[in-house]
Amino acid sequence: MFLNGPNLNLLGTREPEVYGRLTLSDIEVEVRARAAQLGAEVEFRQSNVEGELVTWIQGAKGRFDVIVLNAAAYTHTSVALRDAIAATGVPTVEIHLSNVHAREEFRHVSMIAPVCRGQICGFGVKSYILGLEAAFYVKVANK
Ligand code: CA2
Repeated sequence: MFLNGPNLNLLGTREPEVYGRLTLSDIEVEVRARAAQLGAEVEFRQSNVEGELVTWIQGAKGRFDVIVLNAAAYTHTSVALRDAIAATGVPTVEIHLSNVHAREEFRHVSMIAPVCRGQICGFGVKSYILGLEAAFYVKVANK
């Protein structure tokens, strides 16, 4: 299950120098194309509401093998998302379009990183594809 946090619905409309020109729907199309090659089923969701993301993470147990999460700004602030990831126990891959470590200092901190399997950032839409491949690796190789 791919989860996308706040403002990612604005992709492709502003800040193309940071986030690229693709919309979130364009990214979803690319993810689905790669998922078809891998034979993986994908659910793709976005919310601007922290609690909704928490509810989706809680609901992942028994329904999804892996969560691929671009928590956007909540990455840097949300104890609630971190607790939900830890509580659900579903392996979670943290992804970002931009290289958060090369940006403002407040983006260097991820509240969720310690409870995620790993982090992929800085590759634009390819971060999503690499996130999918990491999820596939976690599931198929049982790693
Ligand atoms: O690089 C990423 O994927 C981020 O998760 C994107 C978040 C940012 O807060 C994180 O630090 C890194 C921001 C998503 C908002 O996207 C926008 C898209 C178009 C215009 C404005 C914001």
